[in-house]
Amino acid sequence: MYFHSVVFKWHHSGHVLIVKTCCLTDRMKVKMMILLFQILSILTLNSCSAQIPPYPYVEENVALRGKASQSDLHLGEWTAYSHASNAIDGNRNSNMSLGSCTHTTNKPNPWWRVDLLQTYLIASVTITNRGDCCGERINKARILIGSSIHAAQCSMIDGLSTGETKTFHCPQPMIGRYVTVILRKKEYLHICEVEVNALLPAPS
Ligand SMILES: [Ca+2]
Repeated sequence: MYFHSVVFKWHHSGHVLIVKTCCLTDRMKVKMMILLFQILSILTLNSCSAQIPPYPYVEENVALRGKASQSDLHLGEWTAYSHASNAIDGNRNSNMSLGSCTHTTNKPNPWWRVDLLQTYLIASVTITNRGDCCGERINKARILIGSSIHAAQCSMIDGLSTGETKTFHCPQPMIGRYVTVILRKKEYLHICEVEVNALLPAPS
């Protein structure tokens, strides 16, 4: 299906965006809408006001599309169970021995990160804590979001019980490609699932 000579004209905070579409497919139109919204979101961020998508949107866990890394890998018998990708495997199982959690060594400032491979508008991050032991270790970890690894804080993990799944909302939606969980102390960091809840245009 094709759209001919459709004109998008958006006014926002003194800015006017005019885009003419000619011979665009549905897929191209959706990509253009996302790009336009990212531009508008950046303008909104610069003006420090709240962001509300100007189109119908849905929340989707985009972490499943990303690539995960972490500060290091737990050594010894747990190495095979500790890989960073275990936090974005779509499985909230919180038993470390079942292979769906991550685990670093006990060093200062351990971190876990997902590269979403493109920028998204992120409303919240859902964390599943390890359930078979040691759930207190993750408390006070910071959730950072940014377009580079130098990111701003979305939220702090606080009061997350052993094995609990909890959603941490950013004060306002944030644009970012990288989501990092970092502990500012010497500790093990283990996470069983990270879900990055992005606002995407609703299917038409
Ligand atoms: Ca998992």
